[in-house]
Amino acid sequence: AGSTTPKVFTPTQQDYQAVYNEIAARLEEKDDYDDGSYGPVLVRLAWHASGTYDKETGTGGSNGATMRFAPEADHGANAGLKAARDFLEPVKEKFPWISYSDLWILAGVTAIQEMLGPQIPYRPGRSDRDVAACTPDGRLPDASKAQDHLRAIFYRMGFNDQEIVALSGAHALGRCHTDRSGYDGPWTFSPTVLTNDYYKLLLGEKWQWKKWNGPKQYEDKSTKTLMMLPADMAIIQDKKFKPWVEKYAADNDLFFKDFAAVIVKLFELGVPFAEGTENQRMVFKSTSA
Ligand code: DDH
Repeated sequence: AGSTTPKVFTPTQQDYQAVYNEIAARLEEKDDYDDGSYGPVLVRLAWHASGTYDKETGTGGSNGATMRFAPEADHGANAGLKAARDFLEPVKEKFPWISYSDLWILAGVTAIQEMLGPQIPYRPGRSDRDVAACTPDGRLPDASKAQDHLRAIFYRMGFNDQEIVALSGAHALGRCHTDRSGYDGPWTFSPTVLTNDYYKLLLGEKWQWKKWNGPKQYEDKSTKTLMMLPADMAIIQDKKFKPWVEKYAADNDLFFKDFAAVIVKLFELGVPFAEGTENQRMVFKSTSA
């Protein structure tokens, strides 16, 4: 009698593209959320899953999807991200072979591309870990703080000043919610399309403190509909950060190129990939392409 070898399913690029397509279709279909898209909150889920990384201890990062568990899900910075996790649950049910941690990052990639951002090369290989791998609170940036804090947080992940500014351009997308962070409003007039408008508005608008009972934030003087966090304003108040804001405001192609590179780095923090796979990243077809 022959022995039976259990069949191990090895997904191909086509299989990941099918997951991409499913997420893209759900983004299109569920357009009654926020400014018309779950895209921004999916990007924030992928960023908060990754941004817990600590290069000294090798803990945190996008491997593990530990935000599924109460201690990390309840960290103040993660308020509201349940909407993103719940949005992805039917996708996980349809493609049970993908780990939550690979799925959350693939959703970030999909959201960026579908919101007309650059292509983000993707590598699978994350595995889900248990509650013991949850990171302590306080690893993500505090919006009320300035450049010293930003450097402490992002240097801990292994980023430099240029990369900090490039990452911040993600605030072209989405908005603040009073029932999540306490802050209010979008950064740009087109919060569901990735552009370099965040930098252009930072430099081009006059910003003043918003008069309200909420946390200290800025509003644009002319329309009072846009916002900046103290941590956003810090990148034009710092003489090493500001030149990068100017470069990205002037050149959307440069922003897209640097943003794609730094997002790939962010999304791969703390993941024990198999050797040699850094040359085998997948690039997905966007639905608009
Ligand atoms: Fe952010 N972010 N972020 N952010 N972020 C918020 C929303 C979004 C900070 C604070 C906030 C990045 C960096 C920083 C996105 C992506 C990225 C909100 C509002 C706060 C507060 C949350 C809410 O009320 O719902 C701070 C501080 C920093 C920093 O110091 C640098 C980075 C690096 C990214 C990234 O993706 C690379 C996105 C997208 C949103 C919009 C979410 C939504 O629901 O809309």
